[in-house]
Amino acid sequence: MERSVVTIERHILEAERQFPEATGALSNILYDLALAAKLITREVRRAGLVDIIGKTGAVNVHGDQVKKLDEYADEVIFRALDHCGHLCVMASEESEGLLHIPGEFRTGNYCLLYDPLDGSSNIDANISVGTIFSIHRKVSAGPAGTLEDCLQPGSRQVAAGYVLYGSSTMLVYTTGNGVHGFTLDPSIGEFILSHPWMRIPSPGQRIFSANEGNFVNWSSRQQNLLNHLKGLDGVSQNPFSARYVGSMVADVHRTLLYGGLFMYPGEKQNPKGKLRLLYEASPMAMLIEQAGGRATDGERPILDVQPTDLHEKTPLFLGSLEYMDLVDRFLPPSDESLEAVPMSAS
Ligand code: P6P
Repeated sequence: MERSVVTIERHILEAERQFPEATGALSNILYDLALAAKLITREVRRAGLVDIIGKTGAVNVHGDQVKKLDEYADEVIFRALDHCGHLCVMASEESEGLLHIPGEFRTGNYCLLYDPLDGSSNIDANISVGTIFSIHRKVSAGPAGTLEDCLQPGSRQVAAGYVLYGSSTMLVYTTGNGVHGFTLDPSIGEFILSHPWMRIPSPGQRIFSANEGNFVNWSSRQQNLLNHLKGLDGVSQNPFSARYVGSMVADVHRTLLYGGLFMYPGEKQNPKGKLRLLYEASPMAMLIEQAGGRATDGERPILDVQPTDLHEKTPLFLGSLEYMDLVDRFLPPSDESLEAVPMSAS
């Protein structure tokens, strides 16, 4: 029997009905994010072609200026939500400062932070890329949103999600009541519920996902953790497999579906690592924890970190509970030693 067809709009509406006091504002924000995801999908799917066509002149077949895809995605998300009347402010990975709601539009009681096209440097190689979003309630006084509304710990997110532009386009989101995945059916332009109540397998597949090219810059404890996962320390009898796309949404999505560990540790010259807290680590942490996993910065839960800057970075470790226990074992909070100890000749 075909499972009943549930669109994302239907799913959001039914979730909203469980909260009698709900105004529908958060639902509308999620609808508009789904619309933006469809528009970005269209351009991502054409990227290679547009690029070729774009090279024959300054404009593409639609007469639009050929834009970089991440600038396009950034603009699409802002324009899809700037007039919804439910946001007081936005912030994007692509913009240094806050994105204020244009004066002609009403403001609302939510704040949206997003990475419009994470991993976009992979587009030319036709590797999956993604959009990541995080939604907070407004906490500042007055109608206009402020930095205070953005600099909230991940534990205060009201919703989080990502769009994966892969072999198919998937939108995965949580509003704190489980994680639900939707696959875009391009023939009808609808996101259809394909992965209800997603749970990270426990213990899940023995997969670690990290850029080992940074090994020499990791702390000795981080290096010891990797050697353990690879069975090089003589302790583990069953080494992990390595999988690393280099596109966060793809790597986290695989970890959510199969289990394992995704890591972007701090390094000697970058103790905070590379990933951004507000619109990469925090939303992914909410999703993974809602799916039964854990996410830390190597010392404490990502969701507990109090941000101090819009674009601050954080080390990130997330995955299946059992494997996160390994991270805790190898990286106790007092991990001051960022002096890398080169691996002994193996
Ligand atoms: P590295 C992509 O550039 C990105 O921001 C994330 O999507 C990804 O997880 C990470 O950087 C990859 O970084 O240093 O391994 O290339």
